[in-house]
Amino acid sequence: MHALLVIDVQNDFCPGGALAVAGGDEIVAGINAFMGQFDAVILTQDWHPAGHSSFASVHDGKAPYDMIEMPYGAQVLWPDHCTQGTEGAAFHPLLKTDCADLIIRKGYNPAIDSYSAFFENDHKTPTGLEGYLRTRGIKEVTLVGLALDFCVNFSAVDAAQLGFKTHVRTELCRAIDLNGSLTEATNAMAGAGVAVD
Ligand code: VGL
Ligand code: ZN
Repeated sequence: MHALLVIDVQNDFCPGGALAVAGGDEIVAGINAFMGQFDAVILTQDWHPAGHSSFASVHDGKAPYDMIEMPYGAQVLWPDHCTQGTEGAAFHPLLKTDCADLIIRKGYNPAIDSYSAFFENDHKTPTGLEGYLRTRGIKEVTLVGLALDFCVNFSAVDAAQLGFKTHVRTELCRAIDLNGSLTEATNAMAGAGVAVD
């Protein structure tokens, strides 16, 4: 059983959004067309409460893309994005959501960011996705979506480390590329045994 994980194809990560990834909307049609090849389609949705600790706006004297030290490690501060229930948090209007078996939300804990679809950024608190995949007999996952160097990367590395055969289709991803994050992500995925093509 092979699942497609569609990571965070949401308005705020597309042009015009609060944390726009260049070309983020260009991948939507290709992802829609790809869905039919899988036994299961799972969508993730970045889903932060207002005032989330990853938002620069809640840290005095900090600006978006500054770094801070959180109890769980280093954290990039982001513009306010994907606030629960807002238009920015909604999926891109052309993304085919009807055929999704599961929509998993992440980043809802106010004190911890969650790039990965499997664990929050403490690398300990599970989202439940691992159990869902295992109980459905899914052994292989392919990841696409936004952003390649953050949520796709962290999700793919966790999937591979959990023992799923893991692929990333980069032509159906777009990256933020912040201070070398894309090179770092590419190395991390290769190191974890993710097949990147
Ligand atoms: C993401 C930064 C903050 C992502 C989510 O989906 O890659 N990046 N929140
Ligand atoms: Zn986020």
